[in-house]
Amino acid sequence: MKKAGIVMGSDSDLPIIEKAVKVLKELDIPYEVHIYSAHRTPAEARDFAVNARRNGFGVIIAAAGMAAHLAGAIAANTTLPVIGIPCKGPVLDGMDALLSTVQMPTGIPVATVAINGGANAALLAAQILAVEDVELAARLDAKRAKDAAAVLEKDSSVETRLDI
Ligand code: RP5
Repeated sequence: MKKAGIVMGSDSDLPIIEKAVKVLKELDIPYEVHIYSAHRTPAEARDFAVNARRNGFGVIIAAAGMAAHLAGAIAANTTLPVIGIPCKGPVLDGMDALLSTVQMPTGIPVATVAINGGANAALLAAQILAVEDVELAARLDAKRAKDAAAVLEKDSSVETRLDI
């Protein structure tokens, strides 16, 4: 199976990446995690993107906050699908990262998930890899069913919890 690549701009983004890693592990998807910054280590970020396809990756998740150019910089250097996670920073509530990640120019797309959306980024990566992998598609179906059952369990207990 192709690997998912995860790149984050700083180790301060780790709490968001942990949510993505949890989903990838649950779905038994091979992955690598790196800290490369579009601004602080641009050469390493570029090298990772340029070599990603021949290094066995099928999709890349890129997480960054503030002036979040990482996903776009990765996307500029590969035609693998790139999923951007805008990370909430200390000011502006993540709107800075959201707009920096989502507002890509025509020709270089980044599929942007919600602010701090680590789990959905991993699920979208899994769905992309599952296009060519029926076993992974079956694991995704099973996870959907399990997650739905957890919601229905909450439905059946909500009135008890409210004591009505
Ligand atoms: C971005 O700047 C990183 O992705 C991080 O979200 C933000 C702050 O980085 P640190 O100053 O915490 O290293 O490049």
